[in-house]
Amino acid sequence: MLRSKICQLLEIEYPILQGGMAWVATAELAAAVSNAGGLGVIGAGHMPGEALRAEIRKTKALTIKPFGVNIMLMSPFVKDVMQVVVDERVPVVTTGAGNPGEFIPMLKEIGTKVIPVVASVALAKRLERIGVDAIIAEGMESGGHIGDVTTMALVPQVVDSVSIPVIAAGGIADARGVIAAFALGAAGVQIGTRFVASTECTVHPNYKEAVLKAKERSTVVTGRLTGHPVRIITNKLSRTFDELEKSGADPEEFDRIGAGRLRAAAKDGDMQGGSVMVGQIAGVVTQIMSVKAIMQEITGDLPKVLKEISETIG
Ligand code: TUI
Repeated sequence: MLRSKICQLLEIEYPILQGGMAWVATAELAAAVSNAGGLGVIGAGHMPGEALRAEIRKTKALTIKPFGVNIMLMSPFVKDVMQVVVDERVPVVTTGAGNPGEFIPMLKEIGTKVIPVVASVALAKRLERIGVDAIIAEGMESGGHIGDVTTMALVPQVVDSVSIPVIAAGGIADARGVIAAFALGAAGVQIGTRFVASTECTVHPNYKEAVLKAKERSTVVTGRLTGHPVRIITNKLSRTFDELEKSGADPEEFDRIGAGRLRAAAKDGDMQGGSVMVGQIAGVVTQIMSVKAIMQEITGDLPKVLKEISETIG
């Protein structure tokens, strides 16, 4: 059994959300996760509004279950994509890479559930006051754009600071991670990297292979100087960023070199020049499985993990 207030709030079977990964989390992956009883999430990333509308409609054709859209707040199209999720009556919006405060009233007005990703206690408290439905506390183990606090330290401190449900993210890929998150007080989990290595994920096969090959130290955080730290797999691009950082290059130079690199990895499979965003938990992901099998494995392993714990504690 894996039920929490997140299940009632989002009308889903398991309190497992799929990370809204830009260029990676398309309609096919989102629909598969929703059909398997979790909450599938389309990653809007840098999509223009009409591209997102097409992705939402594709998702609606593939599932009758609730699903979400992740809106990346640094996108130049953020206003358009917010309007599209309102027009399309998307049931759940998660946000990332910023403060979604100004958009919350328009989403709440139509009953969309709003669940921002935060990397700090301060933003979690501020957003609770504005009326968000839950919070995703994402640790720096995650792939992509991150904060600077680990999941282990962030989740209990956010849990202690707000009354709304908290969903843990960063470093979770199996039943052990889910139970650890619940031990920290979370009412749900968000899983990204594990779902990249699924049959339904439409990312380039090289990207999935990179997840399978990655170990706990295969990633590095780039772009700390720009104020937008991003965890990616160590490769030619990460070494270029590293050299730029050492030579004290202008932050604009990072942006220029970084532009389009996630697309190159996710669509073209460029594992050297591309930005291969993967979490530190990738080392436990060793095979490509269907989304349904991943969900069954995670939920099915919970009693075993709990039993092992109760033999030591209790
Ligand atoms: O957003 C993510 N992960 C992402 S977004 C992304 S696309 C991108 N590509 C290149 C450069 C930058 C982004 C790839 N991965 N995760 C959620 C997340 N949000 N992590 C950290 C945060 C965050 C950080 C600061 C949320 C709020 C925040 O607050 C700033 C403020 O205004 O208080």
